[in-house]
Amino acid sequence: MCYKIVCSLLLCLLGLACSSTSSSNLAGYEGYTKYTVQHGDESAFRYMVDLQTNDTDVDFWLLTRNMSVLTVGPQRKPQFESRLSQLGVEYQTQPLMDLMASLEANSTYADAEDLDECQPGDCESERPRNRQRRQARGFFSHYPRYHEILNFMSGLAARYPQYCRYESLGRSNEGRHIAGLSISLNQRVRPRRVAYIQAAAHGREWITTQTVLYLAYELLSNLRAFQRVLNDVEVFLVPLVNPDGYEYTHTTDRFWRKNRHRFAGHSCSGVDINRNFANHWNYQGASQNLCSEVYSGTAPNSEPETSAVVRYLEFNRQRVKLSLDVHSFGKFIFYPYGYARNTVPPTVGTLRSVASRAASQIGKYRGTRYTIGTSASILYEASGSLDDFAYGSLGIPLSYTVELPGDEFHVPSYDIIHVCKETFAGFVEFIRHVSLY
Ligand code: 0X9
Ligand code: ZN
Repeated sequence: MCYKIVCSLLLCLLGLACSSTSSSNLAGYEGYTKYTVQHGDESAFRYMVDLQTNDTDVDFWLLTRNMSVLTVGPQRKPQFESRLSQLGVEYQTQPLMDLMASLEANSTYADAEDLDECQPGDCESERPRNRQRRQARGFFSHYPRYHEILNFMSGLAARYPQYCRYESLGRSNEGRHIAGLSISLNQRVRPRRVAYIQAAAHGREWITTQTVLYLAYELLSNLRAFQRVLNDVEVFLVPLVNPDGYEYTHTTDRFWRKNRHRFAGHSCSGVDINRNFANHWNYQGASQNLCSEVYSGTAPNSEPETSAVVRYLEFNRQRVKLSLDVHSFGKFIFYPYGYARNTVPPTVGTLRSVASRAASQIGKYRGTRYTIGTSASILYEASGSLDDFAYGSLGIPLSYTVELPGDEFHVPSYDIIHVCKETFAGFVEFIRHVSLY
């Protein structure tokens, strides 16, 4: 009994499986292996790129020119390992369930106990500001569900009605709100330049939502300190672009990436939102196989999640000067173009220098080092992404994809707040540059 309660508490906090739970989000992953592959030469890299695009049994968590992190099911394991040997590449393996269990073990019970509690008798006398801080500490030491996220956002808007507006950009495939927060000091002064920041286009990248919510929380809690940054800039935040995919990773499949579009007569579902934007749609690094992790959809902008974002950006096209799409993981800041290698944007100097400044601000917290470049040269070519669309199709001058730190999608709960704090410094640096346009 006690084991079950502790288990469900952990499940709720971590979104990790408890072996006795049949409806867990890791069900079906028994026997899966995580591979870390070092592939120095081009042919091995090309093989990996081909797998990522065309092989639906292999799930890439990270794919760079030099190394990959991926998972493979028990059936494909022998064939995959013999191919790796033929290619002469080095690799390490770890049973996926062992990894998830160790992540669970590394997340402390203290986090759970600390969440929203105050000592009996102290609660009534606690100052509102202290209570808010304590609740925020709790919020940033676990991974909240969709409703908790919406409550947090609407709570901020209710607490700071002069400076913060909560709105819905539209609804997802399954009817959930794609919620946004507008933060600015001068709500009535128009037009203001906009810094647009979104997260969790990929359902499994949980830490991304937390960093964007932390940005909202921290800006609003310290409005005076950020007066100069916010004076003539509106910060528009969409912390959960893919709410259906995100919820699905909590309830059913921890490693779900796409949205939850169902196709009649097909067992596979979901479109990769970051391949669905209308810039070189389906040109490279995307697939028309709807079972693929990088399925680009039936047409550019076919998905309600994509079109909600596009509608907002097109409507505010003249004002939006920054578009940041927050992903996980790898510690990269990518600027356009991602659709092809050796396509250099005309303003590459500015794009690089703003990114370097942001990276150096992030590094000040605890030395985290980001790599800056185009995703096509550091990772792989991938077209139909938000960064290329914002820059190439809408002319938004500062357009980036940020890949947060982590060795896998699950940043341990004790580290959430630190990733939020270091990333916050980078976000503020990006936002600072908006007023220069
Ligand atoms: O592949 C992606 O969509 C991003 N990486 S992730 O591991 N989070 O899935 C990178 C996208 C970079 N941008 C472009 N290729 N344009
Ligand atoms: Zn992603």
